Amino acid sequence: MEALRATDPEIYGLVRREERYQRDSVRLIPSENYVSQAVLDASGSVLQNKYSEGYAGRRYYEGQRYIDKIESLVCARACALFSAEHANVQPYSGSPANLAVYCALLQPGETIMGMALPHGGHLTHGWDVSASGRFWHPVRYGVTRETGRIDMDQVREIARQQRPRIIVAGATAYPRQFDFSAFGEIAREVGAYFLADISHIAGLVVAEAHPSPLPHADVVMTTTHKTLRGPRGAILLCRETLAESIDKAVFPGLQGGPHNQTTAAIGVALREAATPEFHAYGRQIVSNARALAEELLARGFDLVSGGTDNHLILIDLTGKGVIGKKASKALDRAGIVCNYNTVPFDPRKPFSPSGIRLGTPSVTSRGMREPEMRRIAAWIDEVVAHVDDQEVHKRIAGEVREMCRAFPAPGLGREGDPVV
Ligand code: DSN
Repeated sequence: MEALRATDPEIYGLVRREERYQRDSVRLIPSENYVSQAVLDASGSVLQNKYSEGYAGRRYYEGQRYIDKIESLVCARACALFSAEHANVQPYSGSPANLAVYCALLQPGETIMGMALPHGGHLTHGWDVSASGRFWHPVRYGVTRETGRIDMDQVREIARQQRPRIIVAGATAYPRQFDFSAFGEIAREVGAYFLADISHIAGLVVAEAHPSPLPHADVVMTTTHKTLRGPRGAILLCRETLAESIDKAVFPGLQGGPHNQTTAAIGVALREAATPEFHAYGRQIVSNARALAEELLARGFDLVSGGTDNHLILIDLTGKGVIGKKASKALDRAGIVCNYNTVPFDPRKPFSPSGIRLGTPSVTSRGMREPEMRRIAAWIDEVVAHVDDQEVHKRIAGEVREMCRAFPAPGLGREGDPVV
């Protein structure tokens, strides 16, 4: 980053500090990861310089000879990896991608049935403050109080009563597997489209550590930067019969020119995801999450649904007498980065909820395994038990830094790199 350093030392210094922060902490945000140097290279390439409105072979700009090849290649890789008929790799990220699906398949005011946000669903699955809940009519399913899991009989009952135009299966804070086959059956029974939002679990689907929504879903949306370990973007996969509507909704419906540097970087990530190493990576994410969950349970933590089947753990801290926000801030001071999170049936408000959310994609990318998960659980336990003791947090931050040294991650520079 010599040119950046010379031109803009201020931004350079902040990027370097962030790099050091990412290197020296245990990052447990389940939606984050460390991309490879190859993905970083493609993201920072001269593809940044191009405008390419349209699709391969049908552009509104000349000069697309290489861009068309790149986009076609990336679409082919996406179709091959997920066994899909059609792929659109242009959405800027998950929220516009979901919006494109609604624009393509629904009339304004029709009904979207999605998982309730406080139960682990996403804003764009029909929550009131999002466009999906403002311009369409939202109805919701959730988890049961007793199990913390989705009850498919309840989903069927709500779908039969409400007759949604689309049913969305997907979540940001659900530690269990989705029964995509049952969702597909229910959607067909009530005459609804079925959208599977696999943003969180796409890497697990590729690694066969979570069942695939194909061929049950009409449309599959995934962001590309979570367990899939690519740049920040999204992919829409669908049957050939819906391809034209989906493509038109993305461009010109919602977006202008695609971000070609991101498209190329998605292609790199898809190539990486097709390797045996990635397959092993996806399965290790789940093994690590299980090991972390088991150690937390042994230490008396209350996990929503009692554990995990995927990459994610949701802890209700009520029994520990600590609120989520306070715990997540103390953990950050101790070098463990997670986020405070609502738990199902939370009596507290979303800005200061009862829980925290953890995930293992990033630590698994660094090569950490079960023994490290047990150390991380012990640190979490100690921080939560001494949530106001900054000396404890400082000592643990040092121990975390020491452990992280043994697990380098791509793109993070070296110790001693100049910061300004
Ligand atoms: N913000 C993402 C997450 O953290 O789960 C979802 O879009």
